[in-house]
Amino acid sequence: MNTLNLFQLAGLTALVATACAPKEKAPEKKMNILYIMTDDHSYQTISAYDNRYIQTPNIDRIANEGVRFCNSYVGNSISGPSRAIMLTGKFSHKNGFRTNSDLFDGAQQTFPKLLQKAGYQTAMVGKWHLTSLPTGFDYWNIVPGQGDYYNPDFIEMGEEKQVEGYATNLITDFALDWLDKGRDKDKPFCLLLHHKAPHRTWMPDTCDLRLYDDITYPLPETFYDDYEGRTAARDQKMSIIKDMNVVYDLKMLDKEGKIKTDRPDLDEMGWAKVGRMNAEQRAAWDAYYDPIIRDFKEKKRSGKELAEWKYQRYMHDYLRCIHSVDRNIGRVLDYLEKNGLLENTLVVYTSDQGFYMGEHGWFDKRFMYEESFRTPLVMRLPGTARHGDIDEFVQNIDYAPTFLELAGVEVPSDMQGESLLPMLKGEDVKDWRKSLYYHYYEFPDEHAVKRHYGARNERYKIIHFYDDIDEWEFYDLQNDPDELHNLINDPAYKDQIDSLKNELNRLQVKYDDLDMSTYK
Ligand code: SGN
Ligand code: CA
Repeated sequence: MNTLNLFQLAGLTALVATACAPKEKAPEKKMNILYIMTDDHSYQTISAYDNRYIQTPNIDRIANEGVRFCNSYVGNSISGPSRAIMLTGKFSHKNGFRTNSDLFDGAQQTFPKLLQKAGYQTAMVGKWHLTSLPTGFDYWNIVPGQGDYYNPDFIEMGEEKQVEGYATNLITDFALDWLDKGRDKDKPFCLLLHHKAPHRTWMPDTCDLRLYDDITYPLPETFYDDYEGRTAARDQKMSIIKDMNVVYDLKMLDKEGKIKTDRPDLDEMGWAKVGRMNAEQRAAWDAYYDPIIRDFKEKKRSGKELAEWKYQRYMHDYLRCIHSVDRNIGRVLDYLEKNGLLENTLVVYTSDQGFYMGEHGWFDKRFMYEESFRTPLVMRLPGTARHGDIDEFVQNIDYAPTFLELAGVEVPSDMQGESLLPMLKGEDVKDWRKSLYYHYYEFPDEHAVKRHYGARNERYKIIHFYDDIDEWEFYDLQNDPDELHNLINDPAYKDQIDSLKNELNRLQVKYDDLDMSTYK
């Protein structure tokens, strides 16, 4: 029989209705926002930026199908402050969160709150690290403080519980659960997915423990830097040779009790981290590490041999954590693709700051030198003409204005960043900033990096270390990209130094950061 069934009939009626209806403009569907941020992921270890160490096909996919920012920087290279800048679009002296020990005022204006008001569903999953609890989110599920790699605690909407599993997988699971079942699908979403990895102490997932075992990583050229002419660089405590702890950082947890360091507090914390594991995780961990611990005891390495052994161990563990991050980003991209969300979602991948992979002999971050001042940033905005590299100077103050403009929300005039949307759309960006401002405050504290502020332009960088010292540094990045030669007293550079000092002053006036006495 050739009769129409109910569905066909409904379809036909809808078709007729559409054809006869007066031509009303359909409300424009708002773009979703997925902001993925890792903790301490260096651009050196993303293959879209640098091929020397690791392949990261899923992060690269975002760049290949979108854009890669080649000059992306933070305003204060440390976790909490970087996150506060990202949320508020303001430098630390304006949002009040200057060091990891500060308390974030959650009553202040943030972009998630403004998106929420504009009808977005907002969520925050993973490392938050702002001491107060999240505000401005319909759903949040965070790790307390730094979080743990194994069987971490989570605080889900105020309720704390321990969850079995590996942090990078769990954070991804919770984010995907919210996308799939937690949100109101009639509304656009903004999801902040913040990984704990690859933060110290770089503990890989058990399935990745043997990855890259056969690889020896090249030592950075500046590994044995002597810090000549740079007092703050000399006085730091983030040296692989001196400060990286073999028990805590490099997991030489000797069951016979023969390996002890001069930091019993750290040794104990190292034991506590493996103490969180269940029997299966611990068995896999020990099966990998026990032979390495035996070898470490037998060889009794010292001097350069020990330094380079430490570097290799550090790199292996760090890169294994990155591999797991990349695999989990693949899961997220797959989910978006399978659910038709890739075509209406801005996907961002970045880190809270850069990180040292042994350059200057260091791990950690904090300094205004390139490896930690810069941060990776790739974005995939569907339907835009712009692909490839963006070379303009961008900074994490720009993220909030970008997301607001994308959502059609007016950018508040007190935000200090600029929207990157015109750039992402391939529009001409005239009068874009030609210089960057930076200010770091966490001293005295772990790693002993002195307080400093500074500016960089296309070619030069000026830094003023202050508080317990008063020293200036000046670098010609074209001739000295590794920032080994402080030219502040070189008469040949007098004009360039004067000019960048003036520019620094202009930036401090523009951003209203002239009074260094306001923070104690
Ligand atoms: C912890 C780390 C430090 C690290 C800070 C800040 N020590 O204190 O090595 O510099 O975090 O990192 S640890 O023993 O706890 O691992 S940040 O990325 O959170 O700012
Ligand atoms: Ca960090």
